[in-house]
Amino acid sequence: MKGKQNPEENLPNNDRSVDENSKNRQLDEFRRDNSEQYLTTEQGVRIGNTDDSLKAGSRGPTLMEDFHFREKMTHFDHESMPERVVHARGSGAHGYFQPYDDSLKKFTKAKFLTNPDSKTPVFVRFSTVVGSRGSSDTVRDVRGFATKFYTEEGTYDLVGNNIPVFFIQDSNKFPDLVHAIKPMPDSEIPQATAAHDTFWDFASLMPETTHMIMWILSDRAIPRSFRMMDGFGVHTFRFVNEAGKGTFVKFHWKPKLGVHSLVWDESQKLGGKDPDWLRRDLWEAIEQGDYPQFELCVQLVPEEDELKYDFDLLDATKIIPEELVPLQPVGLMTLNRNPDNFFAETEQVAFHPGNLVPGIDVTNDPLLQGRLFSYVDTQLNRFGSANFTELPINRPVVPVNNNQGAGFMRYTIDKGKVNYWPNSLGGGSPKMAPESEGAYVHYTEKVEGYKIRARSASFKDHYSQATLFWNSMSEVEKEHIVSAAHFELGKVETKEIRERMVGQFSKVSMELARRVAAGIGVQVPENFEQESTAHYEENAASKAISKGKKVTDSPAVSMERSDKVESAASRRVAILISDGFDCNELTQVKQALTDAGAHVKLISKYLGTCKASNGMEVQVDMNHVTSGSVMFDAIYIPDGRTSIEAMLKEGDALHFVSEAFKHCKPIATSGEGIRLLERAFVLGINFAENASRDVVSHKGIITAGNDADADDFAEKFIDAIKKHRHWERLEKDMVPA
Ligand code: HDE
Repeated sequence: MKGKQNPEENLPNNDRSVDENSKNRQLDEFRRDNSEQYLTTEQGVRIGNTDDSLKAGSRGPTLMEDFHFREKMTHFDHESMPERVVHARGSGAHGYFQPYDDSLKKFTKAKFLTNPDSKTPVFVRFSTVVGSRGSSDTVRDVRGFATKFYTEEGTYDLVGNNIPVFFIQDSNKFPDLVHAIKPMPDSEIPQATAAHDTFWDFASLMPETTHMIMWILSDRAIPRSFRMMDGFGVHTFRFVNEAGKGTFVKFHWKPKLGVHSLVWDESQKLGGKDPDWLRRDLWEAIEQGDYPQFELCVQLVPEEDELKYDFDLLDATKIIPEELVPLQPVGLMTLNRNPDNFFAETEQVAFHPGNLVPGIDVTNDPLLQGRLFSYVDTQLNRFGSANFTELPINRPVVPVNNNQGAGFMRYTIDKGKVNYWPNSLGGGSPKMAPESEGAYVHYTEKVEGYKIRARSASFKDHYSQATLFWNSMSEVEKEHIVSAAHFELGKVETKEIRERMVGQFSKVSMELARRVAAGIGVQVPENFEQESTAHYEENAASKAISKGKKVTDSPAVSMERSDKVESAASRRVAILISDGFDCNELTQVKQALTDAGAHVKLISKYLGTCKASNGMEVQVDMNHVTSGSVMFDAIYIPDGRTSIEAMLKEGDALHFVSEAFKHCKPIATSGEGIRLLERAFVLGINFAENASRDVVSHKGIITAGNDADADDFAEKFIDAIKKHRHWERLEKDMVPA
């Protein structure tokens, strides 16, 4: 849209300064507050009765002339737009980004990345990929992590995922991939999952999917929280500096809370107990002031090193191992404001990897190239008009001036008779900006070649990095990958597909193949070979790459081996009580947990109040039927004879404890509470010994005898919470929960 005219001076508004609140101020122009107002029609006519339609007699037919009824119903009838064809379900948040220093100036002229005094407003949308808008949050899937930076040089979108690689190398395969993974076209079954024949049929015939399959079977695909997952730009992009020199760059987001996941059993149960689990977690965290923070990091590769690795930088099925190119921290993003309106902001936001600002450019990655077409195309379908860029959430915070106009839902009123270039009648405006005034200049890359529908042979190796991933996992992570494969392939009815997938796994690791095969009723095929459907062309790049630098172990890809963030901040702790609990102990432990940044909920059989042994009454936050251990990171059962006696007879309370034990979560109790653990199949603990001792911390189970020091008890419990899961509980598999 044209810049606002300043009527006094009649000069265009070319102010491009941006601060942390620029977007919020802009959105404020569009916000509406209905409080204390009369109801009106869209025309502003006040309405006195919205309960009855206008009728010919109180028992007669409704009249067509009832403009209020017609408008109300028509609006309602049209209150939907096509959901995104992928990433339909998402959750958004506002915030800002600030670089640490100007160290990237050597590589990029992008001001929002290099001016440490700048705070650039952002809007982030996290999403699942496969499910429709109403599907569950906790399904096994990639998570989208899309960030809109409203910069002083225009809007930049970093449209990434929480897994650093993708299923396919060429965007021409994307419709096939999505068709295969979405519900089947005849029955529209199943919802929001890859666990069905068509997806695994496709994957088993497409060796290039293997690396991503390894990530998707890992716990990365079931994050504990949007606040606790990585983000990746996936493709290799290009930085361009003031001198026009390019540097390859990979973008990473690192969560300040560390990377943490659910376990599969938990994520399935959460799908029923609280399908909005991730959305609620994000919303509540921001409301509570636990602002999610992510550090932006980059991996930089000089252009001269383009062919120095044993993979192609343009191949989106490959990572650059951090052991080869370390991450360089750039700045911090803080998400500190929930949207006012889901539809207007989170649903209508439109990201596009082609929204670039000076200093950042694309590369020839054939997956990225196809994305550059797809996003605006799909948005035209979603919004029905090219004017979606004018929607409040999508408009840049700097002035927009061009000769585009008209089309459905045009909002801006361009003045004057000139909407073409060149012109003399409009004084030659809007005029062309020189580079010194911030004009975007595409990187001057030399490109030559024959038109050919083929893939470079440097993309041919589909297994090495899948093997690297498997070899870099801890034993627990390997176990989870194998059982995820048992679930996913266990749902595949066609035996040949299960066999073919095991064949693919045999190219990654024979151990992996054997362990998967054992659970899905097939044998590991001998000398398995799967031809790729791609047509490979030998070239100089493929020859160079075969001699490139190699890595055989990458702890950075393992969540368990790399994540050092230990924090109890914003963790959810369930406190199980019944009448007769020990109030002093509860108060002291609760205070310690709150001081450590955790959030507690009191849970009992019924809502209402619970009476402590000293007569004090406390409000119950959740009852048994609405809660469940899967909604918490840790549980605590305060001492109290009658409280524990009651819970020993409550199956729900016992199940709560058994399930938390099975999911390797920290559990703390004292005195009589130890009997509850015993009854709840908490195995591998010598309870008789524990009951008589002060504080014992064993495999994340904290128990305390009667004379224990509550501070010591709370401290050990908080330490156990900081470790998140206690995988050393090998007895968990014997627990019937
Ligand atoms: Fe997307 N993707 N994608 N994608 N993608 C869309 O655009 C597409 C890919 C990603 O919260 C769509 O506006 C193609 C990789 C996110 O609104 C669509 C290819 C990565 C989001 C589309 C890919 C992503 C989308 C659907 C292969 C990580 C949600 C709705 C060439 C780097 C953004 C829309 C939001 C959304 C196309 C692959 C991330 C259809 C053709 C790789 C986070 O245009």
